[in-house]
Amino acid sequence: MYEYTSSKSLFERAQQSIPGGVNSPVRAFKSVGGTPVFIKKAKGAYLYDEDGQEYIDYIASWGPMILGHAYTPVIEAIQNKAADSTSFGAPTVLEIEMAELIRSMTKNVDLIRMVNSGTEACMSAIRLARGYTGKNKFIKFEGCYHGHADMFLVKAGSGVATFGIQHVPGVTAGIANDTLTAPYNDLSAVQQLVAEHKDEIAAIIIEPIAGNMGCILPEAQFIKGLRALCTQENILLIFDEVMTGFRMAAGGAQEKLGVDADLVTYGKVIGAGMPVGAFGGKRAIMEHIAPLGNVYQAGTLSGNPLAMAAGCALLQALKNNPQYYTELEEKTIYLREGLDQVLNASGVDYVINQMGSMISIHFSKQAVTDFASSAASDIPFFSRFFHAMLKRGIYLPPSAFESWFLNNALSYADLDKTIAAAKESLAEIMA
Ligand code: HOZ
Repeated sequence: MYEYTSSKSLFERAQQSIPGGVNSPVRAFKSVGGTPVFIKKAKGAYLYDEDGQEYIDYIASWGPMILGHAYTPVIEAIQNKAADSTSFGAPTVLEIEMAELIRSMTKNVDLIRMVNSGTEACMSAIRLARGYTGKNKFIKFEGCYHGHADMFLVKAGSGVATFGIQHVPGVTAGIANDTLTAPYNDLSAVQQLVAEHKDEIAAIIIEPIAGNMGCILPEAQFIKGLRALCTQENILLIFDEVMTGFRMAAGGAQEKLGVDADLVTYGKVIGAGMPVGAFGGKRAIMEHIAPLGNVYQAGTLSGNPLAMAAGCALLQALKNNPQYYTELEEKTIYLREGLDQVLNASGVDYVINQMGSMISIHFSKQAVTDFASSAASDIPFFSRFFHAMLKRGIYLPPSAFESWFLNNALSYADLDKTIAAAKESLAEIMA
């Protein structure tokens, strides 16, 4: 029996000086129970904990490790750049290279501004949408998570859903009033909100393929309907591509779904896992950002040289090797089919949602298409499955409300091991 001895004592120690022992709530394992595993290092598809246990990683740092951990060109780029200092607070060539690279890979991004996280990217995009349209309200979807800025913590997914937090103390009613919410995949609910708040809505922000209530896919008529509605009503459509950007395709979810956004936000993928984010869009909109316009947005660490060097190395590799996307999708379909077989044979109720290299299992009888159906799944069963997989060396997200992310360093032997572990785990739980 694996005891997690070092992780347990580190968690004890961490709780003395860090709230809940962690710096981001989901990783505390609170909803699945047990002790969070403290990670020492990672290489390729594998994580290694402080006790020396190896895991096949299905989190990929929540998305950005598309080509696996410690990818050599990324590590070399960081090492080379670090010797030139870690921050200047002044412009660098690398920032131009990053902007040009993103523009060359993605549609509808004429101008792009670097920030430091996905949260910053989304809150800045909303400020810009308000400044550009002169309207105050915006629509988000129940179970979508756009970072922890006040206005997004209304019916949010990820940790807010994981911990069942209904109202976040500290978010004022005034701020929450400008956030309107609709169920994911429900176009008529959005149409109704738009009609009720005629000429008040600046933006609709969406995870175009949702990953913060497990993986949930957009129905074609829903996502295309949002585009048409936004165009018709002078509302900006913001795609939060923090998880899907450069992962679903070189052009992200916009390319995968064939739907154009007005503004796009990115997160850690732009820095190959370094702390960074970005928001970009059409020139006429982005020109409202300071110093061109009066919509103020700034940051000393924005465009940080180490983050830019790392991100350029990853994005360049993805741009030069379009086959990586096919390989990743083929691996994810192989995993889905293998899991489908063992889940089906076990007799448990389940739904697997998958698109590109994002996938998740909900233990549910009914289709999972929105937050309500995700929340209605058997969460205690997921927790048992999570722990049964963990002790077999498979590291899944420690929440039923998170997507799994594959990386291209995974081998078919790793996928077979994962499917075999799922078979054993289900047998153990259902015995
Ligand atoms: N909210 C993140 C995933 N959707 C989790 C981040 C973390 O705990 O590191």
